[in-house]
Amino acid sequence: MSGLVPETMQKVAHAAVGPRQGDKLKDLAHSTKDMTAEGRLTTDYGVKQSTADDWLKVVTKDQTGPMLLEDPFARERIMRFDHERIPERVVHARGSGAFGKFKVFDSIQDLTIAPVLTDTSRETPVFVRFSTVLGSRGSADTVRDVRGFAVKFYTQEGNWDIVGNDIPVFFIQDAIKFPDIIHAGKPEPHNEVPQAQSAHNNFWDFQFNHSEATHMFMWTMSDRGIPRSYRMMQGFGVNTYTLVNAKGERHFVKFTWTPELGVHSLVWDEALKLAGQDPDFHRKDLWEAIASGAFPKWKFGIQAIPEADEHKFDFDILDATKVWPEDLVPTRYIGEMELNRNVDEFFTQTEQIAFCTSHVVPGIGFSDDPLLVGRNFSYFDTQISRLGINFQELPINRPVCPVMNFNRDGAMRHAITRGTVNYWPNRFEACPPATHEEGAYVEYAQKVAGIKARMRSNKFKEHFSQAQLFWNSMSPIEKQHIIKALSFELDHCEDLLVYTRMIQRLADIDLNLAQTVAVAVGGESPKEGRSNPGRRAPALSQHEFPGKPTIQARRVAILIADGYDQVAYDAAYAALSSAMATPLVVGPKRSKITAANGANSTQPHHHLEGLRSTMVDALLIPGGTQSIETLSKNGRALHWVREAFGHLKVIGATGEAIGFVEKAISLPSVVVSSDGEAKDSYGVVTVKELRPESLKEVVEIAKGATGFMEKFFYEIAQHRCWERELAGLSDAV
Ligand code: HDD
Repeated sequence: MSGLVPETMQKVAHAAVGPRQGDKLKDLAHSTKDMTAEGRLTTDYGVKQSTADDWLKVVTKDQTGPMLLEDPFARERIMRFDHERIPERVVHARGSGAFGKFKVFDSIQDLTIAPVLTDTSRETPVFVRFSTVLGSRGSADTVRDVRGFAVKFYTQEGNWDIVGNDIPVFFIQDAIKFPDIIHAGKPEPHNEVPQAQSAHNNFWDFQFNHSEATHMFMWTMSDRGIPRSYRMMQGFGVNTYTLVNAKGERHFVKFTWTPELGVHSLVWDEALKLAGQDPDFHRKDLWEAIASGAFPKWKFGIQAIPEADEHKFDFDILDATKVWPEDLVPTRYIGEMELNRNVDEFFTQTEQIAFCTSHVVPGIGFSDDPLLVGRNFSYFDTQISRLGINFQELPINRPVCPVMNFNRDGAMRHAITRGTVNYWPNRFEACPPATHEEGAYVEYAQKVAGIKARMRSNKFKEHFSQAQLFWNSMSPIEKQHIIKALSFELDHCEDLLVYTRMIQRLADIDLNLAQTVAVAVGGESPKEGRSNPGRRAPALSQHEFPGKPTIQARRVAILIADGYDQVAYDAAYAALSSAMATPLVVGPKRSKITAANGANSTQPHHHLEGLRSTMVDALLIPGGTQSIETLSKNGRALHWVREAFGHLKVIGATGEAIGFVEKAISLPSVVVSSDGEAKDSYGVVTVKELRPESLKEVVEIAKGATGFMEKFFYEIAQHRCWERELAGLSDAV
């Protein structure tokens, strides 16, 4: 009988033993080719071409004759080009992805039979795509928006996709509302303005008309809406899934990713500027970190609720506009994901990857979350219009385990399936369904009884308590940022009705918040607000996730001009490099810069106009009389320092550079506290001399171990100098 099972199917079946990350890469290698100097230019049908430069022409006496449409080479090139674009994703069009691996370290056998979550010896290959939601493919990375965090696990039991966001809740409760929220957020229909922005009438009109969105818009207005890096974001599955264990018991679950580097954000002014200065800021950041070996990692967590406890909460656990507060349902961290390989080609991998929430493996299931069920339909459908019915055969999408069935044909079918039958049951018993023991997916036998109706449960109708919980849980700095973000957004709404109503809506969260925004935006100030019982959940604040203190892959600009202090420069450069930070040397010009000793010189990576302070995490300015004189007279250099200070970045200065920094920020670099102790001022770290005397000291500095470098590194690892903002100094420069 087995002789009648197509040979190709058998081969795949035997090859599938314990996928590791390399197995997906090996699989991709079958479809990958290199452009080499040995290879020769051919048409798509394999005929070598003699030129890529000239269309076939009738050559007349003066050599300017007409072009011939008969030229098959030229026509192939143009026609291929004409069809290069596929429809961009209707949402999450702009994204960036990478390969990696997932490993579970704490088996959750008590909750599921899915080996990807129970087998601690397994390494599961993954591909992750991060994205913005509203902007089109060519928009900017740093806009205020939700970020997508979609993970495809290529497991031995089939592909499993967690299609999540960097925010744990959603704007709407029922999938039927999705077209409305997206239409309202995207550019307005009459003039297609604005691009990649929620700051416009329609978005906020929708928010007012859907009070269920209140919780989520508070998250997007918080610093979560402007992450510093994809590497520094949490990820959330958002929807309620289910896990089923070997005893057939079911739990409701939520999935979470927490970054090793901590959760960090840009500041708004910086994000706005970066959108123009470096629209690819996040894409490059991810690429550079992986290329340099600073592989980003996330801990994978789950929150689980036994089926019997479904109704024990004052919110509905199937409502995607609600979090499960940690004090009620703690997160259990059970696995780790690392991203360690950049793509070979953006289009075939990052663009063609197709996620479907409906893709789960045995042991993992859905719930009646009305957003999730609609999503399960939508993703499959959208992939068909983006990529065609055979989208799952594309190299990036195909599973690492065997795929065998009687689905056939359709545009762009790749697999050639041998055999005389294409239906089940068949007389050869070819390709029979699997039994439970063989690992078949078995639906949970959920009891269902009810009436058909378009309705939501009563608990779904409560929309403000978690918006209040979120607001109450923010640190004073986070609250300030939310006020500023709301003021910015509503300032961009020209329609008085829109911003007046929204200010009123804010009073449903906190009266003081509403009144403060009203002053900034010019709307009518509410007199009364909804009562706020003051409940807090600390884990909602991103400051609760500072991460591992490290400067790895942080960008540090070293500002120098002719006459710079070579000894201080060398020591700092070596220390930053050895700590795996990215030192970027910046001068008034990009040509060679000569040191004070006249003997040494440095070729800067950029000049002051090319790179901007927004693109780095910290500044370091070595002394040198002539260098500092030049920088002091350079308006752009002064702006660099002022802007970095305003954006709460750490600034290091040695020798003569101390005075330069003080001049730029109009503040002393050292403050004397009330107990008489001299301290570096608000994240400005200085030293009169950085002069390693011995080889040992050079090595110590290279390790970042000396006083000045240690302090400087420590401050960078803190991400921002928040004291500066608390002291009201960030807006002053
Ligand atoms: Fe969605 C893409 C995340 C609700 C319909 N969504 C998409 C992507 C992410 C999310 C990360 C990009 C995947 C990629 O990188 O290719 N979406 C979410 C989350 C939601 C959510 C966390 C709420 C819990 N989405 C949602 C609903 C619907 C959709 C309710 C429709 C009913 N989403 C889509 C889509 C997209 C998509 C239209 C566009 C491109 C794609 O699927 O592949 O089908």
